[in-house]
Amino acid sequence: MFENIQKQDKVIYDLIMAEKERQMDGIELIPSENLVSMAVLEALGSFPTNKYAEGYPNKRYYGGNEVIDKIETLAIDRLKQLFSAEHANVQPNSGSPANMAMYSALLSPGDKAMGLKLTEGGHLTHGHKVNFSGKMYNFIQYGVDKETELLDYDAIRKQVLAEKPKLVLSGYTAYPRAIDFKEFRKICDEIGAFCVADIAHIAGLCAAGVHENPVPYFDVVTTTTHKTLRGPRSAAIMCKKEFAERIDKAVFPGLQGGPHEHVIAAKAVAFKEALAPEFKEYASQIVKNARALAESLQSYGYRLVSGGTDNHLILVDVRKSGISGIEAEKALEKAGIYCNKNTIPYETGSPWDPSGIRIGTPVLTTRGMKENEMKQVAEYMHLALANRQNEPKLAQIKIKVKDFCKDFLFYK
Ligand code: DSN
Repeated sequence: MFENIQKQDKVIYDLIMAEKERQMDGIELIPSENLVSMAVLEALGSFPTNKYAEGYPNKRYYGGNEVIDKIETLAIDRLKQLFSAEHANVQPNSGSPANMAMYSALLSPGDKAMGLKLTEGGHLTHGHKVNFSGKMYNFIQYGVDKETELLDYDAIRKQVLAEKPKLVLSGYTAYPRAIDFKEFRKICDEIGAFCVADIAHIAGLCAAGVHENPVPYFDVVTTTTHKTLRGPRSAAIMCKKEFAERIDKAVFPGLQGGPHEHVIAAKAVAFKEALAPEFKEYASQIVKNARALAESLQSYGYRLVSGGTDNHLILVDVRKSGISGIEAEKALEKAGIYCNKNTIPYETGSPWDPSGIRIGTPVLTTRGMKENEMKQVAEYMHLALANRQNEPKLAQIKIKVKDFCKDFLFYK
């Protein structure tokens, strides 16, 4: 597949192959990452990248889009089928622009909206003050309960009734528990607010029925396509028919220009994979693996935010074990184990050096690992954290990790 780059640009070829090796040699625990199939990779590196197709199927601003229209229509139809959506837009290039388009379709600058705080599991685009969302709109932030570290729907309801936002956003980036989307719908209906979700993290679980799918009864739902959904790095928006025109106009011409049709082709391939019965098994194994990993880490004495997980991700409060988030991320990296430092609810550190690490099981599950392997992963993590200042020991663990990963090669 890569013969031409190899001949023409050895430097980049070597770097691409080094990255593939890093992915295969290590334990990838970043919960927002996954490994795409070779079919998705092939579609990504294919001919539709050459085409301008501003507009939508059968309504383009460029000629020659007969084939592209078929590709994009297939992607749309498959996505609608996957989530029982009334309408789908597959053009957003990434999660942040998808959220930007969603807000601009529903809100005017200065309008009041509500989203979860970044430090408690929300995303920058959910109203953080350094992000366009917090600058352009009047975002009120809700949080999780201090004791349980769970969403408190009564408290959220009270805040919504008091603040009367025009839009309430649910769906998060670092929340390890199931979300009661039906409760959000009820709360929004009490004040007539737009009920929207960003399901970027849990999309694969929602598609497979392993987590409640809000798409059929929410107004608008955004998602990325590369996390649990296991597609190319990209995004999509789904909505009820009544919002279709507003959403489409917000994406193009409102925000983006020529759609990345090669990525849309890759999304179509991934959506077909997600419609297959095996994907349900995959998604349910992600959750079983996350639970097994959580239990093993607890058996080593680590405190987990909210006491466990219902989905694909786990937040470990490493500060409770006397380690800072940054220190934990670095030590694990030296042992070939990849995660990201993350804030935890009621954070006492900073986003740059927070109290937690965020881990998850989508990649390891794609590689074929099951509950037993999660015990081994927890052991390696514990060994690395316990020896975080011992460079030679971390290097030894890295060799063991590589050996362990050899039985689960995904890209040969
Ligand atoms: N950066 C993504 C994540 O890691 O969750 C969200 O945008």
